[in-house]
Formats: sequence, structure tokens, C-alpha cells
Amino acid sequence: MNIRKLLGGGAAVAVAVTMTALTPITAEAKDWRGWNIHVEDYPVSHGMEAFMAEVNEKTDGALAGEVFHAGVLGSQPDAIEQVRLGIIDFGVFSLGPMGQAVPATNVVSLPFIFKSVPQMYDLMDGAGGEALGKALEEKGIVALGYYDAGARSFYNSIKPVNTPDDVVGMKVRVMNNDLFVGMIESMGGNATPMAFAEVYQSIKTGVVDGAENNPPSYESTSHFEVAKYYSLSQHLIIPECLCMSKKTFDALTPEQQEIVRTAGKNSTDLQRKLWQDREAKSMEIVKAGGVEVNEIADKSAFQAAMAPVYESFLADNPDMQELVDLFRNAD
Ligand code: BDP
Repeated sequence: MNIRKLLGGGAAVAVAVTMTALTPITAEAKDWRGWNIHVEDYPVSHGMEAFMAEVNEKTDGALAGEVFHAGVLGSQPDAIEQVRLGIIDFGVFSLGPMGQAVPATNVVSLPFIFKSVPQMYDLMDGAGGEALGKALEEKGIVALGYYDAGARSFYNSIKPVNTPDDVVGMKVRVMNNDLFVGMIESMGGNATPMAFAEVYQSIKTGVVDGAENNPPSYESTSHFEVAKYYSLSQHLIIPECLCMSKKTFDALTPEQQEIVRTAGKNSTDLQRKLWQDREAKSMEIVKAGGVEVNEIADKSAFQAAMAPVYESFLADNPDMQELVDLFRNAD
């Protein structure tokens, strides 16, 4: 682990001086830090570890680093900024919170923008991912691949949600992005933006009634233990980005960049496979834990209730029309 990076600024100089005798500075300087919000046994975490291992192996150890799990390097919005600045070298970020830093990525936070997860893969591996990749790069982030985060659905501690009306008056935690506040308000609910790490306690103590997430996150955080109703609205399909700091990436040789890109692609393929298995396993775990799961076969009422989110997004961001159409009009 790179002690100088952890300590930052002034203290780093003192440490560097005492450490030069022990470690060559050049090798030390290439130690990357990877930010991850999830626990160690999670598809994202395994994907990131595989990425780092492949990079390390193919560069014969010239590029080394460590993945820090469970959000120990800080909150998601802070970590995004740190990757942009090159303080953290890489991370897997949901494009939900990414929208605050890179507005174009907000397009994939619009409810029901993708018709299905397979369609999301097609778009993100093609024109959609390319467009968002450019926008990310302009803000200092190199997108190495788009991970799967399934579809997000509502869960709460009070009752099953079958129609948008069931959300009226409900206190729902959302990720940090105004779009999600608008989404809950469009159904008459009360939205509370909150860090991922605080959700369990907040549901338990009744600060919020519930939240929304994909099955693996609902399960791995134990939210299912305090919110026993899981209603499969699947209103958001938000891909995640294996993101590298452009500062870190630009400092590599062309050969190393190639190795990093290939490892990013391979880790994406692995993560997507692991994701499918984990989703099924997570559903089994929550059901065995006493969760009442309800399907929502016809989602049109939710689509209609959430339509104002599009209107206000496009009214505020007319320049995004083309990008929205690219996603919305895809087959
Ligand atoms: C998970 C995402 C993670 C988010 C979290 C959340 O993988 O990046 O931080 O949801 O709801 O599905 O905050």
C-alpha cells in the first residue's frame, strides 16, 4: 500500500525521507489504490480484484495496487472526486451518483430508460457507452468497462408496493442525485438522499421506511432483515463503471495502457457472469430470511408516474435531448 498517498501533503515528505532507505521511490509510486463500496464477497469486488491481479501479472509486477473494499476510502461522491484528481487511482462507481460530477451520465439514471438488462449491455458496449465514456474522459475519468448492477426495486418495512400510490407518503432513501429525489416525489413519496452505509440503521430506527436497490445490494447489506417487503418494480437499471483516473492512465506507457484496457474488459466479462449467479442467490437468501417478494408484471403505472422526471430533466438540460433519444429510442 502506498503510505505517501494515504498521508498526503506535508506528512508524506517526512515519511518519504525515512522510507527511501527501505523502498525505491519509483516502485512505490506505482502502487494504486482502488475504491470499492461493497463487501469483499460481491461481484464488483471480485471483478476489481481480478482486474488488479491481471494488470500486476501482465506487467510483471511493475504495476501494483490494492482494492479497498467496504467504502473504507470514503463516500462514493468523495471517491469520484478523488479519482478525478488522481488521489485514488480506480474504482467501480454507480453511474447514479456519478451524475453529479459528469452530467451526461444522468441519462442512465432516468427511470425505465433501458428496456432490459440485455439491452443495457448492448447499449453500453456500443454507442451509449462510447458517448458516456467521452463525457467521463472530459472530467478526468477513463471508463474501462461497464459492470452490471441489475435492476433496482423498492423495499420497505411497512407494506408491499404494487402501484405508485403505495409510495404516497412513504419515506424512501435514495442515492445522492436530485433525479432520484424527483423520481420519488413524482409518486408522492418523501425522498431522503443518504449514504449507502447509513441505510441499514435508518430503516431499523424508522428514519426512513425503505429504499430501493438490486437484489445483491439488498441482501449483502442485510437491509432485507429490516425491510421485509421487496417489490419488483425494476424502475432503474443503472450500469456501473470500472473507472480509472485519467491522471493515472496517462502516466502509463502505451503498452501498459493496452494491458489495463484488456484487463478492464476481462474483469467486466467476469463481473457480469458473477452478477447473474449472485442475483439468483441473493433472491434465495432474502426469501429464506422471510422477505415477502411481489412481482409487478405490468409496470406501466410506474412508468406513467415517473414520466415527469424526463420532462423536468429535459427542460433543465435541453442539450441532453440527443443523448436521451439515443438510449430511449434504441431497440
Ligand atoms: C448499489 C451500488 C452502489 C451504490 C448503492 C446505493 O452498487 O454503488 O452506492 O447501490 O444504493 O447497488 O448507494
